[in-house]
Amino acid sequence: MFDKVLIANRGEIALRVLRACKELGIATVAVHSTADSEAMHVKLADEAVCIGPPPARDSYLNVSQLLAACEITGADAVHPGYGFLSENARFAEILDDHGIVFIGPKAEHIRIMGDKIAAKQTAKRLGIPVVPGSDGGVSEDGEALRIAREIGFPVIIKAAAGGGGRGMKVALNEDEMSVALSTARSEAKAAFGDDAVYIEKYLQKPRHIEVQVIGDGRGKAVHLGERDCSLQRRHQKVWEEAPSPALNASERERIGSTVAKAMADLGYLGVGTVEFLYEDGEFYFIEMNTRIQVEHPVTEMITDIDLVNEQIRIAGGAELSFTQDDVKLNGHAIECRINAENAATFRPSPGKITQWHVPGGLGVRVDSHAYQGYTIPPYYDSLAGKLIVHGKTRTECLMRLRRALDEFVVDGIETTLPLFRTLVRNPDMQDGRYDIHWLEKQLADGLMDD
Ligand code: MV4
Repeated sequence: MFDKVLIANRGEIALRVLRACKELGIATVAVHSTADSEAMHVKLADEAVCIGPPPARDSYLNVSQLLAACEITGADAVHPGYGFLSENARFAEILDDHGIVFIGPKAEHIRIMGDKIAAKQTAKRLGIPVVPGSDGGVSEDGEALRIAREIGFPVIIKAAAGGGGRGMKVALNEDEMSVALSTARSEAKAAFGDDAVYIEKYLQKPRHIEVQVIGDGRGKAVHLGERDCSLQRRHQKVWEEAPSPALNASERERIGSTVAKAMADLGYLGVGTVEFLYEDGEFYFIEMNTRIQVEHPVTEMITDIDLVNEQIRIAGGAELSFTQDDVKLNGHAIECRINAENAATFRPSPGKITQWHVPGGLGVRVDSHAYQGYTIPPYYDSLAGKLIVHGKTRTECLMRLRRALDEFVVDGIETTLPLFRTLVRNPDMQDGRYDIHWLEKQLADGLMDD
């Protein structure tokens, strides 16, 4: 196992990784920008190295600074967390060239999944159901039109280099095709320096369901059930839960075993998430994330498996500590992302936290780097913490969540807590009746007005 892990991230995930390292008896190195000198992970790590000024490109994304920090401290592995360099295949290779382990998948798998066309072709080859559409990129309007007619309108045009919702255009009919294609191409070129696009049938009211997997890189892989991340605004997840209220046990088993077998065949190493759109009882692959995700705790709560611990041990060459048969899905978990934002407008609200009182009690978990007196800097994402609640049933989980939300006190900054207090009392939410458009529609209809 590793002696010393450098945590190439900040905020709650840096703390989450630090906790896993401590429990494994591994020494920790925090790196931080000058804006994060007072951060919790910096205080708790065995060593800390300042790697640059506030802008991420000069600090958390600065590969030479990170290599220097590894060199100075003698770290033998790097945990990238999520965001920043976590899905950068080149970074994984550079670390490898320096004899430092990247705690994540093989670089080749990061690279494949980063190219959305290659990812989809790989998924299809591995027997994962995909959205009907072009087999690869489409370079000519005539070809695009032929495919669109074949699969039927509406269609969606996506950037190969995109993902997470960037660079997509919907065409409702033939007349909209040529404008949709050219805007998608020019936006993709401007945003990613690559104008390759592909076409899919546009699903109108899907849910976003993602399957958690973990592989040993040697042909063993296990799934840990799914998370329902349909509740989102502008491609930012707001509320995640496991299991999905929309699936029955046989659908869960079908998609889980399909994904586990595919990842075993791929020789996938470490944790990963295969994302699907789910509509009318069918799953359609859209993307794969090759990192630990923000919402991983809901899976941990229902499986009692420490995903970051497994991730670190597997990167160190260990076996999976469990088999598929050992995985028992237990009860229900919901995560609320507590952002430093206005709950109605989502305008960021960085600043000093003057009161921070977190809820407790059975089945309540708060993953946060915040504390009373901490100042949320304006340079990074606005995640101040995550409230994760577990219960034997979804109903119990909702009751506990309502109670925990009412206990949570944050002063000095605005947070999304008021949004969750509204959501947890909403009949559609209580019934699990929501798709990827539900929240935006409710907000437009005045959910958070006055
Ligand atoms: C789609 C889709 C409908 N049909 N693909 C957005 C993020 C990117 N990961 C894929 N996305 C979508 N792909 C087809 N064929 C609708 C979306 C989509 C979406 C997906 C997941 C979660 C939130 C979303 C919000 C808007 C659109």
